[in-house]
Amino acid sequence: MTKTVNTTPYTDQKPGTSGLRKKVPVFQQPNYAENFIQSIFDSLEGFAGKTLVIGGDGRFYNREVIQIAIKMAAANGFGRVLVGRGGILSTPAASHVIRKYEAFGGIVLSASHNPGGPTEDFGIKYNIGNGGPAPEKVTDAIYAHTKTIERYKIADVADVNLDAEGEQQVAGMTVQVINPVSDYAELMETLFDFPAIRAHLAGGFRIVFDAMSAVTGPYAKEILENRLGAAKGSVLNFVPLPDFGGHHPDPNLVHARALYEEMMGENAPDFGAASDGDGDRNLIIGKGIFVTPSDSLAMLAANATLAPGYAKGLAGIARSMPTSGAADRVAQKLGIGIYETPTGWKFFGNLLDAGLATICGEESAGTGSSHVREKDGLWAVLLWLNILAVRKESVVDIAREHWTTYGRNYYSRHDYEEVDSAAANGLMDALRSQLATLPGRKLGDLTIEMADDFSYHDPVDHSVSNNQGIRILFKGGSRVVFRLSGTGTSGATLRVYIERFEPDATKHDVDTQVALADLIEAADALAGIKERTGRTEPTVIT
Ligand code: G16
Repeated sequence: MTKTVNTTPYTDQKPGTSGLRKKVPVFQQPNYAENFIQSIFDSLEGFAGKTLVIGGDGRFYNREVIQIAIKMAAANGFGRVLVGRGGILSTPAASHVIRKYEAFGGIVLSASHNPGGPTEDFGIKYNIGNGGPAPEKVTDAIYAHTKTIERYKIADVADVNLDAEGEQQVAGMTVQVINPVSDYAELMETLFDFPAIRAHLAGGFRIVFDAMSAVTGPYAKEILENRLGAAKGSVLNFVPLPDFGGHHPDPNLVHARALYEEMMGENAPDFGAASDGDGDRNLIIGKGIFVTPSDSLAMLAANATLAPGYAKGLAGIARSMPTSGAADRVAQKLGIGIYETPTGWKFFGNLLDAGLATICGEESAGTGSSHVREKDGLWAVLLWLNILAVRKESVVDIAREHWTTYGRNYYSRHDYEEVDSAAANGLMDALRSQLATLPGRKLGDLTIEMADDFSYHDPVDHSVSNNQGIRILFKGGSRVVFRLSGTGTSGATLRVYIERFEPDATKHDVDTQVALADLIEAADALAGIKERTGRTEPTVIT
């Protein structure tokens, strides 16, 4: 029933920021997915007879790879697989299921916010027993195995029925098809004051949630409409589609433009939100105000004790380095730790496991907490709703009051997508070579105080991660950061992160791009973006 198949390595299976992401036709090459999955198993020890969780965001090719993963898990000696019905599990739900059922680990099939379809993106990610993305030492080991693989093991059996909940046997292994939503929805009920949110919604507070034809549809329908009583129709685009309806399931101001326009319109609902392909990102828009992910992290942390799950207070806050310093001011006021990690949710795992941080967040629309080991889109929406239900103020009022108390970190990210890889690497190399001479240099009214390539020293396992982004700090606390994305699938994506701190409340009403104009100009002067990339404008501004 089990067979061993000879294979040869592919040279391009190095996991990026979040697993292996490639175009579907790349994954459809003979043995491509099998090689990577076998390399995951070959890098692990001690899983014989244990449980593996498998799920995905429902994108094109999800079902095929789920079948392959189940059959390979059986052949490699796992005792049990928990798989979401229809092959569906949002990334945060998969993390929760791993933790709740004490699984050995999980395979999550997703390319997150990247588009889906026969010629679009697919991805495979391995999560460890704490429910979080595999740390670098595991992804490095997986990559090493992909370079030398000679065979993989797979059960030679018929496909599993993914559409009926319950148990089946596959080559001596038990496969349990589970409801993808119920465990997650129960967890949310333990963290948030559902009766208060329900009462607030019943009192006329109007919300809209755009599931972007991706995985959060069934979760949002169940939680927001069925359990919390939001008006029917509050959840839009709730049927997960293999190609996300032809859109990018990326909850930002470009790809969720219709939601943004609605929220800025005259008869806007009170609260608008969206989540991405696999349900771990969030977009938060109040009536008339977009809340940047960095601000959202700070505001959620400042108000978290209003939710029952966080009533005892936070142990600490963690943010990725390019995320604005807004959360740092909250941590300072609360007298708790603040941790600055490289981009990638995997870097939060140790801090959460060690109890050093309770809430984590990233500028890339990710926020989450110690309840799972992934960022969690609906969790952020529910924490906002809990805070709004208790404070009974508008999002605008909460944001303004926050800025008055803590100061405002004007913040924007400029992305240059599908740039020629050599040009992008050349730009970063040129910046790197200037680092030592930059301090003291003046650009208009700005003076560079410090410049480095960020290195992270993990305080828990003492591992060191170098070259995590170039930081240029100016006198007065403004900052520009340059990084190449680790999640794109074609060419390179240059990310430029721009930030200015403004303590004066009379200056909190400026348009963000205007408030950052001199820094944007300085970024181009330093890196030669236009000249090196040939682009006059960013592809996406968030
Ligand atoms: C992934 C990671 C995040 C990271 C984001 C952007 O998110 O989990 O930690 O911030 O990619 O990374 P990059 O700037 O390298 O493209 P997701 O939602 O894509 O899984």
